[in-house]
Amino acid sequence: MKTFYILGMILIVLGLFFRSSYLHRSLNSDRHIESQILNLEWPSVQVGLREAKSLVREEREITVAVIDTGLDTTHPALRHSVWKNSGEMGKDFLGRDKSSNGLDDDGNGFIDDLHGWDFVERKPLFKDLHGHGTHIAGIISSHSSRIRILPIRYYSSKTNGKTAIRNTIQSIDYAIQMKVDIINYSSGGYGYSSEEYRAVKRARDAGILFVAAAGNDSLNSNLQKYYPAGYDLSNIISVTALDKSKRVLKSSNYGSRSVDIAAPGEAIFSTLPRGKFGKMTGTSQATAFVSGAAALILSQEKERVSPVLVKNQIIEAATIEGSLELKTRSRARLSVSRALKMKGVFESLSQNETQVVREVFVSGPALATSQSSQSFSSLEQVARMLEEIRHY
Ligand SMILES: [Ca+2]
Ligand SMILES: [Ca+2]
Repeated sequence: MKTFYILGMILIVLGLFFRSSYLHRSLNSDRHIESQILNLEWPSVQVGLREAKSLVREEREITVAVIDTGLDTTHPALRHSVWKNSGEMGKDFLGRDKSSNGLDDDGNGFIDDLHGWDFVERKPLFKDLHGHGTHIAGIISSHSSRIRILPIRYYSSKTNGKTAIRNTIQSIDYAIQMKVDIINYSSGGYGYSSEEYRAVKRARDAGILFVAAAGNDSLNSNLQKYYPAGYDLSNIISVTALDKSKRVLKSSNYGSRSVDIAAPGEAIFSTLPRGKFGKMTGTSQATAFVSGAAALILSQEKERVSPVLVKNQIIEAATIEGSLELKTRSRARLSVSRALKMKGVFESLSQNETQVVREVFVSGPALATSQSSQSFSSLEQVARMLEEIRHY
C-alpha cells in the first residue's frame, strides 16, 4: 500500500513538471462498460437537451474539430456526422478518387485528408485505436444532425508530453486552416506552453471557440493551473464534470477562478470504436457536452459569430447551483435550453450591462437594482425580454 502511495506521489510530482496528457494518466479511471443500458437519459434531462432541440431551426452546418485519439469514421451512429473535405472528394484529372490518389488535391499541405489528419502517424485519419476520441465525438454529434465532426489525432499511448504539445499545436493550426467553428480539447497537462498559448490565440483570432477539459486529478486549478483550459484567453471555456445529482465528481479538477462551468461527466453513454457503445467518466465527457451545446447554439446563427458571444451565452444562462459556489467561476452548470433562449440578449451589451442582465436572470428584475444598473439605460427593457424568454 505504502509503495503505491509513494509511486502515486512521484507520478503527481512528475505531472507538475512534465506535460502529460490526462488521457494517459486517467486511462484506468475511465470506465469502459460495454453497452448494457441506454443511459442517455439523465445527462439530456440535466442540460435540457430535449427542450433545446424543440426550440431550434438548425440553420447552418457547424464543424467541431475533436483533437483527440482519432475517430471510428465508419461507426454506424457517427458515419453521417463525419466531416468531409470537399477538396479531397470526387475524381481527379485521371479519373482516380481524390481521397486516395496520393495527391494534396486542395493544396492545404495534407495528402488525401478526406476525414481529417493523424498527426501521430502523419497520415490521413480514419480510425481510433484508443476509444476516447470516438466517445467524445458521439456525445457532441448527438446534439444535432447539423454537426460535423472533424477528427484530428494528436495522441497515442506512446506519445510523450513534448510531442503531445507539438501535435496539439499542429492540430489547432489544421483546425484553423479548415475553418472549423469549435475546437473540442478533452485533455491537457500542467505545463504552460507559450507556443500552445499562441496557437489557441490564433484560433481566437479566427473566431473559433475552444472548449477544454478542467482535468481529472481532484485538484483546485486556482492553485495549480491546467492547460490549455487555464490559458487566459477569451475564447476558452473550461469545463468540470458533474454526476447525476449535480455534484462535481471527486476526480474532477475545479476552481472558482479557473473553471468556467460544469456539465454531465459520470458514466456517460456514447460511441466506441468498431461500432460499439459504452460508458466513460471524466471532464472529457463534460467538455463534449459543452461543445455540443455550443454547436447547437451556433447552428442557429445565419453566419459566424464571435466565440466570446457564444461563451457568454452559455455561461450567463447556466443554472446556478449552491454546491458549485467554490467549484466554478459561474457557480453554475450547463443548460442548453436556457442558453438557446438567451439568444440575442448579449449581442449589444457591455460588460457592466451583462452583469445586470445576469442579476435579472438570476434574481428577478425587482432585485436587480444594484449600483451597476445605474450605467444601464434600458434595464426594464432587458428585464422584460428575459421574462419573455423564461416563458417561451
Ligand atoms: Ca489535402
Ligand atoms: Ca488526394
